[in-house]
Amino acid sequence: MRAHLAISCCCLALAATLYPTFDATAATVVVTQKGRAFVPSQIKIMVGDTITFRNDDVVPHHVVSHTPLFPFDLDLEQPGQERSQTFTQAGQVIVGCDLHSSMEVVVDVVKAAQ
Ligand SMILES: [Cu+2]
Repeated sequence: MRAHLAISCCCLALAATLYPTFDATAATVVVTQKGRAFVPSQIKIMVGDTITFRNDDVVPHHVVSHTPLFPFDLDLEQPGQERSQTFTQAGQVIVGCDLHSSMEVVVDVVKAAQ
């Protein structure tokens, strides 16, 4: 019985290690910028969640939202840097890069289940 319990705990710890917080419902998710594109290019998060925009590219980027519902400007981001934005408004926010007009990530911000 005790051995069984220990094995169960071990499995849970292993699962937590193998599957880190890559769930779109997690409090903080990472969107990278690579090859002059956001990866992923579409993401669904909950109100109050934060997206960390990480520049994994070889050129600077300037993450910005011109969506009237939720505008923001994260300033110039050099390769290797990251900036975070918490989304406090439900709805769809189009996030782009002021330096590269083809870059876009669609963020669907949903309210938490009641
Ligand atoms: Cu850019």
